[in-house]
Amino acid sequence: MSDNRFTDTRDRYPTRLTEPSDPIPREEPTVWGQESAGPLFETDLQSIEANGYLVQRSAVDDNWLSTLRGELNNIGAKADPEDPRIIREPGGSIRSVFQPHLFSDVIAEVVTLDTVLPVARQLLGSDVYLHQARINLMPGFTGTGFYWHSDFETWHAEDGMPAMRAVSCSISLTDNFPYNGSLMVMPGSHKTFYPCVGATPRNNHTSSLVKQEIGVPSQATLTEAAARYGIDQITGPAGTALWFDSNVMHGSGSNITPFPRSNVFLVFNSVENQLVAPYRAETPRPEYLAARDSQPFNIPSLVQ
Ligand code: 6CS
Ligand code: FE
Repeated sequence: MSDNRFTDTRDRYPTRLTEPSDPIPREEPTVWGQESAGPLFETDLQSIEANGYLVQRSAVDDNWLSTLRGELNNIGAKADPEDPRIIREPGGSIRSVFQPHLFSDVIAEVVTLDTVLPVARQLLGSDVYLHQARINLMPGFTGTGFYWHSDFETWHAEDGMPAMRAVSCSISLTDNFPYNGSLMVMPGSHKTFYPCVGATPRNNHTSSLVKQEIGVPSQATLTEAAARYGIDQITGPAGTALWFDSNVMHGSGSNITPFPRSNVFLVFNSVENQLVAPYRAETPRPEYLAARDSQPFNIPSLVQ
């Protein structure tokens, strides 16, 4: 991985602009490792390279699922109302909990499962660390969605992530139906960077985590992208892992069904893609949203 185009920290993906700007073709690969380097097969690697996402059933088993659901309830019950890592819906219910692995050793252990860490390393072709971890909770009836966005757009602009060499693993703790706010993805959109209009306000994260308004493409851009790529809806039973590229366009609707939707969401970044100063924000976001220490906690297999 000595190709220095990809360790270059220049701003190759300008965003948060004053005027609309053309889409930028992606330079980096999506898959950095080989079949021989990990658990995924060549067909899986080709699928995530082409679509920007990959669904793996039974990434965690039923025992794990019930333990994890218990941990979720504990975190909710013990939540300190002043803790900035706990993001609430306007109505008061918990929407996200950041750094759940620091609230719960069981959640920390999920990172090290054979269905998780080796996959992240294989996809990114290097050692990895946790850039961000969160639990997302979408309760029945009141859970609200996430508007269309590319995660990389935010991580580049607000966190100083230089290259598209990060991948998210979302492990569902509940069944995902087409109708309970399951994720929508534009397959193939990860190969294009869509610059967004609008400067980053100071402390944007205090509102963006409830409702993202900056760093989202215009309706015209989304109309074009949806016509080009189509939209896949990701469904599957609890325990399914969804791997998705940092730059794939995705979002979710609200959940007005009685069926809650929750997931553990782990973002792995390559150790060769360490954060620099934010490209389009005055100050970096807090550590709980974007780890600047690439060895943020002591899981030996993560820090070798
Ligand atoms: O802020 C973040 O890191 C993540 N959350 C949102 C709502 N958008 C960008 C990114 O996915
Ligand atoms: Fe996202």
